[in-house]
Amino acid sequence: MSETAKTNGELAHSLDVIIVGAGFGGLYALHRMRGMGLSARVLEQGDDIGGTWFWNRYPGARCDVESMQYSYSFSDEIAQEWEWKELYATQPEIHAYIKFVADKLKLRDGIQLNTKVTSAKFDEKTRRWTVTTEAGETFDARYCIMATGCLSVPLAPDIPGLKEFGGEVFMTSDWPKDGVNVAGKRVGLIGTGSSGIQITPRLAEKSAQLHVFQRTPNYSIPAQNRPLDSNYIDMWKKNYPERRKIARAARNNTMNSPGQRSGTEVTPEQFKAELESRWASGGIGFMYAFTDITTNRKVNEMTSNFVRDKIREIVKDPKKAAILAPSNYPIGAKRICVDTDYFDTFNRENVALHDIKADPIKTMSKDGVVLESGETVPLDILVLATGFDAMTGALNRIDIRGVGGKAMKEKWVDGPRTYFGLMVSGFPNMFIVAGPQSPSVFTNMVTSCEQHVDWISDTVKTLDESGKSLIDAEEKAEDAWVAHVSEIADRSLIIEGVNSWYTGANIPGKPRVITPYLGGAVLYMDKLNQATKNDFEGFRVD
Ligand code: N01
Repeated sequence: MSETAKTNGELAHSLDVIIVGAGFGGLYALHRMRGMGLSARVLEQGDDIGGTWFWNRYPGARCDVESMQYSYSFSDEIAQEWEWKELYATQPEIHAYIKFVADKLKLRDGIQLNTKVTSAKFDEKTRRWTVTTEAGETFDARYCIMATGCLSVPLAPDIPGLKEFGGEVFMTSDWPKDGVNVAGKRVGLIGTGSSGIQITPRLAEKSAQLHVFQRTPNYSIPAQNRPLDSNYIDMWKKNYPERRKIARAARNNTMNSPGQRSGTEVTPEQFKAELESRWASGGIGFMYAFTDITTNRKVNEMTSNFVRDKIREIVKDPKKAAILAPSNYPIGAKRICVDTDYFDTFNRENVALHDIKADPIKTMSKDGVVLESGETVPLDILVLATGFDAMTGALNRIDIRGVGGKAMKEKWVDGPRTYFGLMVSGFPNMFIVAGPQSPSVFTNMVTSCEQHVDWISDTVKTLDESGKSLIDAEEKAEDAWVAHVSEIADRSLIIEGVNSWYTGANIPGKPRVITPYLGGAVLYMDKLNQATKNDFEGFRVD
């Protein structure tokens, strides 16, 4: 059946594949399904494609994976044609790239925007999924691909009196398309994760006064961003296949020269020199200086101290520096941030830092933020960079019913249970792209999305060719995978001593379990490929 098959002059609602989400994963899934001659449709809640890179359009938003790497690898033509401008691409540039790819592959007519999926139900007799939208439209398909994103449900904090505030409130994760004029305004910012750290310098340079309300300090490494010169671009373009191959052989699917030695194998001088060199070249590669920064307590502590010293060097006011330097959790336990001028921004006269761990926000009033101490911080604008209901948030907001009408949300009441983060036992023919318990957010997300979509496409093809119409994860295999994910996490320091979205601990009441797979992309793909080769070991195919 072809995608353009029509019923009563409208696009067909009965398809081979329904894909939810038009980000990197969903768009590539549409391309692959169409390439296999299947009818497929993408349903997207936003009014444009791009997923994460459509919504998070706040000033300063940038990727922290290098632009030459944070791009699709499946088409050399696209790789050669597109020209990245900076070492780390801005949100508008990445969004433009995604739109360029969609146009180039003629995907637009397969994507339905402004369409929020509210439920997905599996019919055991027909072996089909029925997907319903908020507007009451229904679609049915043999397969359902959830490309709903890892960080796609924004978290609005429960701040008392927020409705009383007389100024304007904006979220970084849904920034107005026309921008926000902060010139001459008193701006407050709550949230100092990656989003908050990126927007801080941009708010500071334009506003009259910026008040940063920090609950937990973060480790951040300078991006050392720069415009790309043509030699660098050429060097990548001429060697893309080899470079992509090297990246795929790394645990995070990214080329960032991982160190081969333990931090304990070098002298203190060599240790410091290596970190200095990584700090100077910038970015996430800093965390790969040694093999054991996130597993060896001593190495982690030395690395944490190095970053704390850097913060104290940059921030001139020792009181501010003490508040900004994380003191009580290991580096890496919260997602490492990559910034441009974040710490230096606190040297500006128009930037105030409020330690809301020491003096918490009591309420918002008409005029601004009221602290427990009684101090009122008057504001015209409040910016919330308060994070996401990560990894499971988007799926748990859809009423997904599998075999016997069982709800996925009920199954996941104590945390996600998946097989390879790709399938959930009892929910046949539903695939998740970069789902919980897959390496996803610990890797180059574009590559991880491609790897999942390739596996899903190849699997559907194999089933079709062998006259099978059902695939499900076996419960026993799923249990073993969940146990493996948790066993690997237990060896790491990264779930220690701090609330982070890695474990759901950023949300009161959410089960506290590690959600991404920490074993790395290479081990993960080896295990997945092995299971597939072993006649879909751990899957039931019928
Ligand atoms: O969200 P976060 P994010 N009162 O959860 C604070 C990716 N990303 O949007 O730490 C006061 O990290 C919260 O405080 P605390 C990247 O993977 C990538 O910044 O809970 N504060 C924290 O400071 C990243 O990790 C890029 O004490 C409250 C902040 O809000 C992920 O997205 C750019 C609060 C939330 O930080 C999420 O980043 C942007 C409250 N009630 C994002 N509630 C790049 O590629 C929350 N906070 C570079």
